[in-house]
Amino acid sequence: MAETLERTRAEAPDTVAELDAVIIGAGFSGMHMLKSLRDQLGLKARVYEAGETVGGTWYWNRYPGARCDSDAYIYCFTWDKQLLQEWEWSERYPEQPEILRYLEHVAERHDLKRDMQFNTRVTGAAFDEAAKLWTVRTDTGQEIRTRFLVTAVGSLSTTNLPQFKGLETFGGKWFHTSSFPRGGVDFTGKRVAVVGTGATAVQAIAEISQQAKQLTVFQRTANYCVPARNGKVDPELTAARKADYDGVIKRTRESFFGQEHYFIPKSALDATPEEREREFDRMWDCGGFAFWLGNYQDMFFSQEANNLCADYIKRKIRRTVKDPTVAEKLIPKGYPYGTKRQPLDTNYYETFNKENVLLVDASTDGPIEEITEAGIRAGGKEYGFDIIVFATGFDALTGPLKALNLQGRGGRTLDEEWAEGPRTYLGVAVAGFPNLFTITGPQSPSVLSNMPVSIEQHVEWITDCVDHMRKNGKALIEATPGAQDRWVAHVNEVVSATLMPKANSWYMSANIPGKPRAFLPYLGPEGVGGYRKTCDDVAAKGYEGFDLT
Ligand code: NA7
Repeated sequence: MAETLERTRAEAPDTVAELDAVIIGAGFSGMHMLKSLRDQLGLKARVYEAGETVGGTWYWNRYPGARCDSDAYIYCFTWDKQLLQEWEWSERYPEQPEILRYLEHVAERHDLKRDMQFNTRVTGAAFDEAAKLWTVRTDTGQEIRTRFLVTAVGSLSTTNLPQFKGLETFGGKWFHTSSFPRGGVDFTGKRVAVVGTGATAVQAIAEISQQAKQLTVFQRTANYCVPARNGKVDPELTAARKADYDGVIKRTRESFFGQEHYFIPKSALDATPEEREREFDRMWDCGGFAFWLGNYQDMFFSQEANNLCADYIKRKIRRTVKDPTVAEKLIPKGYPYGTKRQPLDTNYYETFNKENVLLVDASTDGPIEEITEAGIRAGGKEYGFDIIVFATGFDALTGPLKALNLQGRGGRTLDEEWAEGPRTYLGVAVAGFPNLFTITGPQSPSVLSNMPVSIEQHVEWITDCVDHMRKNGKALIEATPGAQDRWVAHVNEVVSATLMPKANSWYMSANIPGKPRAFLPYLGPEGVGGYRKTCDDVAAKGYEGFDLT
């Protein structure tokens, strides 16, 4: 692990004394933000990135089976129209190396790296009230003064490594999926444990089981998985999409989840059993997020409707998994379908039919008690391993921002401001933190959207805002506490009408011990499209809810 985290630090260039904008992170968001502020507005902007190249999520998450869960034709930048036509994705959900290649290509094509500094982690930033500037500090010992500070740190970039007793005594090797060694890990002939059964583990388990001598999966909560149906995309479909990219872009921007999935405008309870089964089969066969994001419109609201969807998946699990005891362990219990992040599966349930795969379920076999020198002790039994893979997720949304050690007015920190959960205005600004913009921050659609769609929306909005300030001679923009209070109340009110709070999900902050229970993204009544309108209205009304000085 230490090895994988070790970074070869390029020699730090001379300290840049003053910039118009510092952008933290060189993933999709940071790349687009730099392009916009530098090439559209002509600002002196610079990206600081802990990794050694662009990519963000797609740089760090190199575990076996890592691939995109959105269809590739909408999981890309839309501002380079020519590239939309030129780029050919090899399959419906490209693997991590292919997405990274795409991002490298964009960086080169738009000469982005010239204004990016890699192998550099931002360790803190403080707002200087007198100078009206941010002072940003890095682990390369630099101090940068900047007018604007934009966080492009991703929503799922702070690793959650649970504090298992005895981890330091383990005699084998262990890795977290979020920082796998480059070049991969050879599992051949090895006894391997995977801890976790979230979206990441569901991708990794099927892959690792093909190499490992013995794979043991430690499950705390069974998940509802639906088939990805990955594969080559029909060239005619690709051509049709390319011919109508403007239409694709418009539809995803106006959609509920940044995808071309639409709810069935009907209650699941109003459909006949035959009609429901036909619709469920259709979505199941379509694969991907169709079953999750294009289901009956009351699936997220009515427990009764939700049960019908959940039962369909449970039937599929029982049909696929041959050993009925294992199948029962894999049946989700105690929370509604769709309220945890939907994992997309390629042979996930089938994997548990393999001779070399064992499922250890916390409820029936006993939870993990400790890591030992030889392996893992769970439910009083010790299992021996050569390699442990932790697929235990992230301190989502607030984690990456808190890790930046930002200090706003009066030296206030996000730890203090967010002691009871995130408090933002529109998920893009925080009262008391002037000229700070948080791309896909907490309380914006972010992880409930197809990320590139929501990233582009924020980048465009921030760019317009900075442009507006320059044209109107404004030095500072800051969310008012009143507007922020109203937004926080709105975010919480909207989600309380759904089934989402019923799950112990990372959406609800429930995966990190001690993290205050709060819904982290924004599930607006009109989704991603409605949220865009709200943000545009705020701008049209002269940045209503912000103080501009
Ligand atoms: P997730 O979805 O947070 O999954 C983490 C898994 O690890 C999940 O099954 C957890 O069980 C399990 N977990 C977490 N902590 C523990 C402890 N202490 N003991 C046992 N098991 C534990 O992370 P992923 O990386 O799979 O997915 C994150 C996102 O990345 C994904 O949604 C995509 O957007 C990309 P739990 O369900 O909490 O009981």
